[in-house]
Formats: sequence, structure tokens, C-alpha cells
Amino acid sequence: MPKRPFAPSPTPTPVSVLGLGMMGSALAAAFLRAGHPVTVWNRSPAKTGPLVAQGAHPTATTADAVAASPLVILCLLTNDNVDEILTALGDSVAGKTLVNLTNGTPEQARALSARATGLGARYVDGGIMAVPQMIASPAAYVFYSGDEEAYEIHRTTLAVLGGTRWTGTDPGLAALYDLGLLTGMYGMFAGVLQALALVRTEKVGAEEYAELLVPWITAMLGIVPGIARDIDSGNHLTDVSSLAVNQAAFPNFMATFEAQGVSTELFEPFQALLDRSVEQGYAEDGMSRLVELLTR
Ligand code: FVH
Repeated sequence: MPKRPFAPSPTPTPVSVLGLGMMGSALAAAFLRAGHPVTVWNRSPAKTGPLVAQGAHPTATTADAVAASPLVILCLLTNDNVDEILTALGDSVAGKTLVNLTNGTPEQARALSARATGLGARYVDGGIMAVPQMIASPAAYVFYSGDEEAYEIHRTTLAVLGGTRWTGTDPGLAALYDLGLLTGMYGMFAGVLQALALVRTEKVGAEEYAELLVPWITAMLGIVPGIARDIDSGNHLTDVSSLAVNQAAFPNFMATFEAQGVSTELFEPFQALLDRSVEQGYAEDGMSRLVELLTR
């Protein structure tokens, strides 16, 4: 990564955290442990208690929280909540850096960035790749995008939470990267839950079967770089497993789900996609072709 011209502050930057749910509380606690002066606000004031016991300064209003620090972290349930707060704050956010770690869409991030910038603030969007218990551990990291200068000024402070991964100046990119990884995760959960539901119908224990499932899925993940390479090159012909072979086998899954009394709802769309791929003449291609078919 090229050297950046923006030096971080030598003294711990005061940080305000708005939103003290499970994640916001973990973020505020991490800043406190790292020696930052921390001001906290939450809609339900009772949640400030444990953080005040750790040294945080509570505020009754979002305006007071924002006034207390140059760096303001927002971690609410939805970006609608962020939008409401921003509307109420108005131009009192001028001169502040807002880092929004609320889960949301790229479009929402771009709209919030435009709003915040219009009010004179600097806006950085973030996607947290961790659960609260992982915050400040080596396994946690956060995607960031938006105002690069503001990000660089506060990067050392943000690094308290975990790794920092810059994705670009388009404010929507952090949300895109975040949702992409979570999409992979939900796909994995869909397959795992279906498999466990299936074998359970014959009284195979979930824990026992998980011992087979985990190494199998781990081995299959080894194919992903090859699929990614084929997507990037546009060369979808495969010598691993053709769409024709997968499409021919898929009815066996659907029939077995039906016969065993397991819902087919998670897998019907995949069957339809495989059918479409073969109908459209891609029988000899591999899984990478499906990305083309999924992209409208
Ligand atoms: N928890 C996790 O594992 C994931 C990991 C990845 C990132 N997500 C996202 O982080 C955001 C916050 O999640 P959370 O786990 O902290 O969620 P909650 O514990 O439910 O806390 C929600 C906070 O939002 C406040 N809030 C809700 N509605 C409003 C509103 N209308 N106005 C102001 N604040 C609101 C709520 O306040 P209260 O209910 O305590 O008064 C909490 O502070 C989220 O985007 C995840 O997707 C977490």
C-alpha cells in the first residue's frame, strides 16, 4: 500500500459512540481500553451504565455526543435510524468525521454521505466483519469507504477495533464488500441447514454429521479461486464438474428432500438456475457461468 501523507494524532483522539447495542457497546469498550476519551449516547439511556463504569462519559442528547469529539461512530440497528439522527443533528455535525458502522446498502451509504457532506461533515462508511466478542481481536476487521482523507486521519484510532481495509472513495463500496461476504456466509448456512435437516429425518445426529460436513465444505472452498479465475477470464469451460452433470443430479436432491419431508424452498431457485443454464446452451461450462446468468 502506498505511503499516505496524513499523520495520525499523537494523543488519543476523543471518540463519541452513538448506539450502544451489542456491537456499539463492544466498540465503545474497545476505545476505552485503548485509552481514548469516550463519550456515549444511546436511545435507551440505561445501556450507557456499563460503559460509564468503564470510564465513558454519558450524554443525554446526540448533539452533546457529537460536540464532544472530532470522531463520531454511529452503530444503530438500521440506516433509517442513522438518517433520523442526522436529520435531528443538522449542521451541528459540521467539521466532524462521521464513521457509520451500521449495516446497510451501498445506496444508503451514498445517500448518507451526500447528506453528511452537505451538512459540512466528513463521512466514512464501514462494514464490520466480526461479532461483538471479536472486536479488538486479531480476527476482526472493518471495511471502510468514502472520505479517504478523514479515514487516514483516524485510521490509527479505528485500528483499535480490528484490521482496517480501505475499499475506495465511493462511499457505497464498504457496504458492497460487507454484503458480499455475508452473502457467501448465508449461502453456506443455507446448505448446512438443509443438509442437517435432511440427515435428521433418519435420526443422524447433527453433531455427528457436522464432523463430516465441516471438512467437506472446507475442501470444496478450495475450488473457489478457480471459479473466480474463470469469472475474471470469461473462460467458463470446465474439466471439474459441468453444469450438465450438476443439472442431471439435482433432481435427486429435490426428490430426496420431498421423500424425506424436508422443504425444497431453499434449493428450488438453484435448480431453476441450473435448468436455465443448460437450456441456454451452457451445459459444458462450469459453475462460474452461473455468475453471468445471475447478473441482470
Ligand atoms: N451483532 C452482530 O454480530 C453484528 C455484526 C456485524 C455488524 N452488525 C451491525 O451492527 C449494527 C448494530 O448491531 P447490534 O448488534 O449492536 O444491534 P442491537 O444490539 O440490536 O442494537 C441496536 C442499536 O440501535 C438502536 N436503535 C434502534 N432503533 C433506533 C432508533 N429508532 N433510534 C435510535 N436508536 C435506535 C438501539 O437503541 P436501544 O434499542 O438500545 O434504545 C441499539 O443501540 C446493526 O446494523 C448490525 O447489522 C452487528
